[in-house]
Amino acid sequence: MMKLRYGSTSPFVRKVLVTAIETGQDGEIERVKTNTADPALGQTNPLNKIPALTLEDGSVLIDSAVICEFLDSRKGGKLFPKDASRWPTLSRMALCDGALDAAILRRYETQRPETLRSIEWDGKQKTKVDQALDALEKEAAGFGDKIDIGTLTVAIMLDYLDFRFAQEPWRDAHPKLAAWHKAISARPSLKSTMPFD
Ligand SMILES: N[C@@H](CCC(=O)N[C@@H](CS)C(=O)NCC(=O)O)C(=O)O
Repeated sequence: MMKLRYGSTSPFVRKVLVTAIETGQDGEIERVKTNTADPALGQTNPLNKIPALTLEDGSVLIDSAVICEFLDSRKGGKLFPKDASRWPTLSRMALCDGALDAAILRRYETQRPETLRSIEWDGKQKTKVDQALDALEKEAAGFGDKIDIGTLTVAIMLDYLDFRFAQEPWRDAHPKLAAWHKAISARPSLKSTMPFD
């Protein structure tokens, strides 16, 4: 059985779970609840981050993009296209991964003592998320019912914003994205993996 270093709040872990469900491998992965503050995580992932996937031979894969492509490749490559759509798909995933990095850094900043927090730095990260949302709004009409690692990561990123930044609503300024998000949210892989504290 493969072992996934897991946390129920992590959007990057969720990418892996959604990929596992979409490709029919959820039953082959044991979820190991992991606190990223535990220094022992460094023995599995020197970056002390989740997700990390330990394979049956004991080797470890890190980073959600790598783990998702690994899982997808075991089942013939459903979510990572091999044709020309590969590059825009990967770029869309990278955009959302980057927006998530920025959103997570903002979240970590709120957990530091108030005197150490930087409003300027927070604003810089927020700009990245806002710009990503604006770029996705322009693309959303073309998403249709396309299911690949790009569109799934868009949904996961939007759910993370709802989860951690509900006080900063994004739907009104991004109506096409909001309508698309509502439709894709019915997908079982997304419904069954919603983040929770
Ligand atoms: N690029 C990584 C990012 C993973 C990541 O940032 N995970 C967060 C949890 S959502 C984490 O482990 N943070 C702990 C830390 O940064 O020390 C991926 O795609 O897997």
